[in-house]
Amino acid sequence: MKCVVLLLVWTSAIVCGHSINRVSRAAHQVCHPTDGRLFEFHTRPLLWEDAQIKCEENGGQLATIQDTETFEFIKSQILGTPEINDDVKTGMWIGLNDRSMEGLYEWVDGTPLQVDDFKLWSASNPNNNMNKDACHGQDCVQMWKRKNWLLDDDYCSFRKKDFICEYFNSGECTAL
Ligand SMILES: [Ca+2]
Ligand SMILES: [Ca+2]
Ligand SMILES: [Ca+2]
Repeated sequence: MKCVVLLLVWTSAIVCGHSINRVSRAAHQVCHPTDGRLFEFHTRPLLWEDAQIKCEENGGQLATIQDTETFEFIKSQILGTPEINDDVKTGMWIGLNDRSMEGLYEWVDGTPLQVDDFKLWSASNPNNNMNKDACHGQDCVQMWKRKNWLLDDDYCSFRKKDFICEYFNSGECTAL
């Protein structure tokens, strides 16, 4: 019995040894088709701020989706990966938010949402619904599963969601 346990510890040490990296290996990863970013899809739900912290711990941030091509690429990754698509219950957090000033959307690095940025909101969003958070309303943006992954402002601290991180200069992707 002792040997079996020792063997297990030894084996997992080897497996873990290979998996230690700046970027967590547990989540599905894919390179952006052109700009060299690495996206990482997490299916252990967190509140928005904790999700952002999780991305930062690995040197990244919640994903930025400035154009339709990137949106469609991310959506195709979700739809084409059953362990993500089946697992996500409500939606996936991205880096867009209006936490600093109501109605003024910006990415986590402070870059404002530009006029010509991608912003395919789901119908009647953003609506800053106040029902579950009378102080803040809805200030954190998800890709909403049941609205074909279109954007929705949701409560930052009400429901945990799966999320997408992005990493620049991860060493894993090449910009074209
Ligand atoms: Ca607000
Ligand atoms: Ca809001
Ligand atoms: Ca909303």
